[in-house]
Parts: sequence; C-alpha cells; structure tokens
Amino acid sequence: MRFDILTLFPNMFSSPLQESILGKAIERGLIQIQTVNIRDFALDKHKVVDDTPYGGGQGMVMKVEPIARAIESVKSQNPSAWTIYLTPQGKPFDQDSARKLSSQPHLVLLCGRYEGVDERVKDLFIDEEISIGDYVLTGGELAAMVLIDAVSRFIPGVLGSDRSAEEDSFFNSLLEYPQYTRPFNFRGSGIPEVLLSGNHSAISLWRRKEALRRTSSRRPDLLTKANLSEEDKKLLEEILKQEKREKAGHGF
Ligand code: 6GU
Repeated sequence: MRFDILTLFPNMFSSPLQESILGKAIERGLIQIQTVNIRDFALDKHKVVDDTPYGGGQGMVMKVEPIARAIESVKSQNPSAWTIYLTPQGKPFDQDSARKLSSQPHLVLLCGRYEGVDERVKDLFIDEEISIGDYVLTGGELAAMVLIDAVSRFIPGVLGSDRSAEEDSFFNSLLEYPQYTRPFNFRGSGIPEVLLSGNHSAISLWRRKEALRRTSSRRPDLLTKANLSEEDKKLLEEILKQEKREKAGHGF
C-alpha cells in the first residue's frame, strides 16, 4: 500500500514512521510512504503558500494553487488514488474507518496548517475529510501519522505472519484485559492468582470478565455495540453486583 503525504513540514514524518513496526513494514516493501512538500509547488519566487482570508478575520489560509499542483503531481501517476484532507471538521476516525481504508492501494493525505485550506481545494480534489478526535492540533501532520499507523496494522504481514489487527479486542468492541509479566512480586504488589493456576479455561473466563469490567466502567458506550454472549451477560451482572457492594462500603 502506498501513502503520499502533502505537507509544509515533511521532516516531521521521518523518525516516527521509520521506527519499529512501520519501519519494518517499509523495509519489507509492505507499505510505501512518500512526503511531498507543498512549498515546492508554489508559483512565485518567494514560495508563498498562504494568504489572508477574503472577508477578513484571524490567521492565514492555505492557497489553492500550490495544493492543486501538488495533488495533481501525485495523482498523475495514479488518478484513482483516494484523497483525504485531515481536519478537525472531518468525519471522526475509528477502527472501522482504518480497516476500510486499508483496502485502498493508494492514499493521498493532505495536511492543513493555519486556519485551513481554501474551500475550493476540498470541492475540487478531496474525496473525504477525516478528524482524529475532538481537540485541535496545530496541523494535520500528527493526524496523518495516526491514520497511517492505524491503517497499516490491517495490511497483511505488517504485524507479523501470526498476528492480525482483525483479532484485536477493540475490533470486537471490548477493551483489553490486564496483562502481567515477571517479576511475580514488584515492591509488594503481586499478580492475580488465577494466572498462575495453569487452568486455561479459568484464565480465559477471568480475562473475559476483566475486559467486560473495564469496558463497563470506562467505555459503557462500547458495550451496546459489542456482541455479548449469554455468559458475558451473566459476567456483567456479577460485575455490577460487585460494584454495588463496593460502593456500599464493604469490598467483598
Ligand atoms: Cl485531522 N487536524 C487538526 N489540525 N486538528 C485535529 C485533527 C486534524 N483531528 C483532530 N484534531
């Protein structure tokens, strides 16, 4: 899969994408990432890429011509590349969006700065606008990296031959259960006994219950979407009863 990133700050992308899992995926040819500096497509000798807004108001707006020429240069090699503008005004990004985008062979990611881009960029060149959450970043660059990371995990082989993002528990709408590794005792703090029992069905049941407990207390909105079995519902009842008892002041 190929990603072309259109940005005024291409250096921001070098280190984060070259480390660890994404770095290996690039080395192994599973993903290709190229940055394109929008400033290289400015028309005047001072390489101006922004201007004051028509109608007045705060800040600067990214000009249409340099962005248009940058997008056209990338899309001339592949006219069907799916083109995304990263903006807080976009559709909220989630795991399902990441999975769907992973079936595209080529994504073009436009990163905005300042007060955003001239509206005509969106009308003429953008297939989809995406936001990574309800907060404001100084630009779309970090959002583009988040998107590339989440999408790449779905590409076969990126997580290794024996792992797939499809198996992630978030994909199944529950948060992960707690994990522990050695030492058994860290500064007086131990680990749940069941994990040492060697009883695999007891361990699975404990993990399922802890995943449900976490999801119920931190993200109850996810439970309504989850595919809960009859056993899950029983476990949830136990959890809620336990919580009530704890609230009432006797923690047993
Ligand atoms: Cl995609 N861009 C900016 N600038 N801020 C954001 C965002 C994107 N998503 C959330 N906040």
